[in-house]
Amino acid sequence: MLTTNQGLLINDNQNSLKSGSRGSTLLEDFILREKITHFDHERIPERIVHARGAAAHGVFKLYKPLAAYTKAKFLNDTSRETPVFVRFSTVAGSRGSTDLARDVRGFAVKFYTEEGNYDLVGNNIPVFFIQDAMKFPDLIHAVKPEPHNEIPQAASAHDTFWDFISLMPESMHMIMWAMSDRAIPRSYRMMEGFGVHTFRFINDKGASHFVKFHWKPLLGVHSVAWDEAQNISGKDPDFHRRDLFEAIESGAFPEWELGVQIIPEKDEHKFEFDLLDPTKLIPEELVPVQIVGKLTLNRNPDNFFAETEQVAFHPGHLVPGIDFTNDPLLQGRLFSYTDTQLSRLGSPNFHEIPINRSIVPVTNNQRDGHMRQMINTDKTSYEPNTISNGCPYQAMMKDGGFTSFQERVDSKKVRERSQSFFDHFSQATLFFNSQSEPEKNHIINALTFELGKLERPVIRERMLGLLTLVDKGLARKVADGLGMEVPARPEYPVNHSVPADGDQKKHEPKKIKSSIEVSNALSMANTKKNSIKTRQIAFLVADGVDASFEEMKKGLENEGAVVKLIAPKLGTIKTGNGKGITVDLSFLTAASVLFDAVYVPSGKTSIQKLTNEYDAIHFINEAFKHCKPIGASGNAVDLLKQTYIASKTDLANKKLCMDMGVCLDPAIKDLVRSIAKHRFWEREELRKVPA
Ligand code: HDE
Repeated sequence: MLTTNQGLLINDNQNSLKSGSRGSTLLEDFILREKITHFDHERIPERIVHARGAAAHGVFKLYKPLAAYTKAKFLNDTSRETPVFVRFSTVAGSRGSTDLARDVRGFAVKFYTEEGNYDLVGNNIPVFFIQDAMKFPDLIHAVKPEPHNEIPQAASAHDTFWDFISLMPESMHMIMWAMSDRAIPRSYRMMEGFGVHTFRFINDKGASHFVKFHWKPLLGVHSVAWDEAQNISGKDPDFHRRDLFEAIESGAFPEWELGVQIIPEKDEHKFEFDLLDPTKLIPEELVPVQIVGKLTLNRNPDNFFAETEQVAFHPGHLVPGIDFTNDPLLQGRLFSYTDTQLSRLGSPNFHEIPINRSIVPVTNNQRDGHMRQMINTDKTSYEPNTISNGCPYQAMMKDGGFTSFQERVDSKKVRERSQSFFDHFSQATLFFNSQSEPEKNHIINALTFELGKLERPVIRERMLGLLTLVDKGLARKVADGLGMEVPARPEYPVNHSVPADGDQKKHEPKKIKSSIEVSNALSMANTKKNSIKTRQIAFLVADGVDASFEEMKKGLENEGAVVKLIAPKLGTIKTGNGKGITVDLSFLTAASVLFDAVYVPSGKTSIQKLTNEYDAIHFINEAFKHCKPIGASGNAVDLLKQTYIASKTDLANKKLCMDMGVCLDPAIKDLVRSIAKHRFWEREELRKVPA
């Protein structure tokens, strides 16, 4: 039965209390007022960044104890499963924006450990745009919609963003990542995660090692094409959210392995970049990633608002054995996250919201405040005390508890950046050089697209200057796409970080010669391509389809793929031997961009019908354009003859077709192998395909 928030049974939920049936509503109607007041406050301010997200519960299991490096208990006990809550997000868009924006993705993990909550609040890109927290509001103001007209939503392709970037050479490494396909993931389940900053591990002897955190997805790292991303944004803006939710509901639990790069304290200055600089990564060739545990997401939230929206992450939620470094970006974050929760969740008691509660008891002398949940029964709220027998008291050394690493500090108070932070280009070049040819082309296309959207040509010119310092060929190709020339002598943008000593020369951006020219781990071309688990496969069918299609369907489903039957209309179709089959989607509601591969089974009348269906031809053309595997059996090749594929390859030559991901009369294993490759980027010629 309905009750008020005080538990009072309600016996009329249809009418407000009035002075007569045609009279004014009475202020006395506390039931109406309670209901409306609650409704008025149902929305809370959205996150200023990372507003759009999706999350899930899961567990973390350690493979091997890390006692030599850290005393954190959840990183020492392999018998324990640590509960986690993980939220993925885009950064720039507001809560209702599309999942497929070109953007960095947040990858925030809350570990509910037996020593309190530990939050690893990372991204899917291992570096960041800026080096100092002082610049964060500027960066975000630049990328957010422009202030006069609030356009564009969830997009970096506008003047204010590139104006800022063109004046911030330190952003060039991150820009290479953000313009790569990493910024348009196929799925949250198929992206890496990174802690970004260098942190410290502290062992039980108090010794410190530097550490970088990595999450490696077991399904490999995969992306979509930019043209596809833009289409998905219209057809299904909830694409990533839906994908995560459905995978977990179906029992296909997303998994990542936790990796650590560990650097002894004595090696702090061994590298040609500064470990404290968040615009740099440590190439895996220099320090290998050790795989130490596994994260599995196995349960969807019951309530989006209560869990995904109200979860409050904070890089300062630490456990003993993990500590910060002086990375100036991280240091600023340590202030920002509590502050933002105060206005977003409205109270210093946000830790009492169920999703934020630690699994161990919280005992301290903080009291009261807005929305306090805990009813403290003790007679004292101070320490030291005798009235409550001294409780709660400080943990002794033997009890554990948090102690900060005793880093030696002996310096002047200054506002400046270390000289070791001023190489802004060599890792941008390393990233670009490490990409496969198709990946390089995607970066060039993305830059041409983004800069092409600008209204002020001078910003384009400045950007071309900076790109020249990354790679001349890259700059030339982007300039060509924009109908411009590469500047003859690129100038470094104005350097705003004038040091206290006024010696600007000393702090000019520079490019050093990197000892590593290519790092394989940076290219998605080298990722895992051995499974079709959870891949979405479209079967195009119509009345008269050969019943044998069910074998192919079963074969793919046995490998973990999800098959959907798409026909000219919803309802049922009849197979060649008269069996009724229920259709999943019609061409009206389905779209090729929502699938990983397409297969057309044979069938005398079904192929005739599909050949007359323009949407079927468009579906295949689009899948071809986005380099997806395509399969066709028997006379289904007649349908392919009506598509752009026929002008690109000899459909009589099965071997040639198979090499380019067009599988004719495929055995189940052929189609599986082709789908596992994810995309055939080599055949890409985006703007030529009529789809
Ligand atoms: Fe954040 N960031 N950030 N950030 N960040 C927030 O906190 C901030 C940075 C990241 O799913 C906010 O609760 C500053 C780097 C994620 O709830 C806010 C600086 C990285 C999430 C904030 C940074 C991140 C946030 C907004 C520069 C990758 C979403 C709402 C000094 C390592 C967490 C909130 C979630 C959210 C501030 C830079 C990751 C305003 C000041 C670098 C994944 O506090």
